[in-house]
Amino acid sequence: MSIQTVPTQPFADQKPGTSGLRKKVRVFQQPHYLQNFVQSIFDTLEIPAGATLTLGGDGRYYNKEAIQVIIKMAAANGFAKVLVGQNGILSTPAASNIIRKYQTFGGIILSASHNPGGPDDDFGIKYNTSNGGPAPEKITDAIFVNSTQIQTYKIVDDLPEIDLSSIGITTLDGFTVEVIDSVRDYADLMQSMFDFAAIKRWLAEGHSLKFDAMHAVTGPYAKEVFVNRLGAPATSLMNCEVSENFGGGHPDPNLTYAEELVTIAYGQQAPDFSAASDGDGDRNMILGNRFFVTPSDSLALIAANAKLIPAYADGLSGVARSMPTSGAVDRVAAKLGIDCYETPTGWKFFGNLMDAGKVTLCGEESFGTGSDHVREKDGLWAVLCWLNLLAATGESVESLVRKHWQQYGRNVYSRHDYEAVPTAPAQAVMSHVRQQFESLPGQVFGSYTVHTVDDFSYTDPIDSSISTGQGLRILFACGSRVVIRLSGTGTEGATIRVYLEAYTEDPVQQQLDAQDALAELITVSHQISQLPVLTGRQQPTVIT
Ligand code: VG1
Ligand code: CO
Repeated sequence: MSIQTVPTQPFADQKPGTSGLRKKVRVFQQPHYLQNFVQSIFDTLEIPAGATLTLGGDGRYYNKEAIQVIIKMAAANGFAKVLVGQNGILSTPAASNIIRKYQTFGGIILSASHNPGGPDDDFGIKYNTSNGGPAPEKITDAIFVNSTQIQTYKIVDDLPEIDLSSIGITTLDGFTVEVIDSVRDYADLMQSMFDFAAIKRWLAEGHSLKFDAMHAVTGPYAKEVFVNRLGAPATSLMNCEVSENFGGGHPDPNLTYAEELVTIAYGQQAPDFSAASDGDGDRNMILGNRFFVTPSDSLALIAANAKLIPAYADGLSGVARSMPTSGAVDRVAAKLGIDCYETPTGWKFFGNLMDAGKVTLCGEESFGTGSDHVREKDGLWAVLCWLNLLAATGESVESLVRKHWQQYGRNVYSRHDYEAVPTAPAQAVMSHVRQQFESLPGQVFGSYTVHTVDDFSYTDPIDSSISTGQGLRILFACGSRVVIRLSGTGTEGATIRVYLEAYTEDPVQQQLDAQDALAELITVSHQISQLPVLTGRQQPTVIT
């Protein structure tokens, strides 16, 4: 095994975003581009002798090629072993589990999550540390600095291609590659956490389930968990064959992109429960019979009923949500007498809290929910939480949610995304709001009075690191709020996200459609941000 040191030059655009580095496939295919970034990751780490790297991805186009390159670079950079999922597949939560279960030094996950895949679409790469979670900002910042200074990378070019299709071990000069079952460890973990017997009974009683893997990574996991282990009929699954371009769609489980499932869930013979997950399996969408559960409500409801799930029978140590996520879970935490933390957007901010035992459950409004069983959000875990709650209570999805609102009030919530906006007008919207920080408080817009306006910043309670510029918040006197931020995962222009939230205890208001209930707040947000004028966009691309 001979190590080559290859001269290279820095690329200026390798700054990781909310969740790793995401670019068009063609950007990654430029000579040295992938290698530079991987070397920048390795240069950030102090790799001890005997270290193992976990490696896998969501199966999108370029996954297999990238895996072969990374194996060769891991060999050259001092790793003793690489654990790689069969066919290069590991869902993001499964990768997190592998890192933790086998105590590997860290992991590289190849995914652009919910972004489309294929030669003209997106690819992504991120590093997870030994706790199984996404590298914190101090590491991603250091990776970026390295990427701007890199002059060489190391690779074992003559290492033979690894056959990823069959489980087994290849060893060369003390360097080992082990191709592992992508699914089994994860399915075992799920089975250890949930009441599979109760869910089986619920299904056997004639309740119906529909799960849409959106042609993405959870297909094989869903087959093993829902069909093989829980006995659901194979017809419960749709789009469960992993495809390199996700069947040409956006593997993004929301009301717009999961239209096929939504049509079924709102159709004549709607299943009792429908769910979907995203490209890399860390997101979830939950639907009842003609009923959509917002991710913020889902988090709150799982928290409120956690004791019905075996893994959480002893209760929760605390909960956390990202800043734009609705305050529904805060109300549950207050009732339970546990702490609730508010973090910036991105799962990497939950890791310290979970490692310190401060929180058990975490969630984001962006269809991400999870717990300390791994250090990533976990789509199938969220689906199993719901199935467990349905089985334990015998209630329907809709009645569980409506009862929750009766008890806690409803945080009416919606997110409006304006995708692929040119960067300049997107920045102009942000600046326009920033310029009004001083003047807005006290101003009245219809029935809303502005209370405070700020740019969210966060001091990590565990390591005191500070993250600034995490989203503009317009907080109203009545408790309603508008949050505006730019996406850190898009690969085309800018995506403006506008998050809208109002709280109501009025049972009549609670029944309204969110867009109707939030109509005035939406108008007020346009008045303040001037978004339609500055961007020329009259309607959002996606409403969730
Ligand atoms: C989005 C979501 C954020 C999530 C991130 C990664 O980020 O808003 O909540 O953590 O995607 O999710 P942004 O910066 O585009 O708003 V995933 O499933 O893409 O790993
Ligand atoms: Co994802």
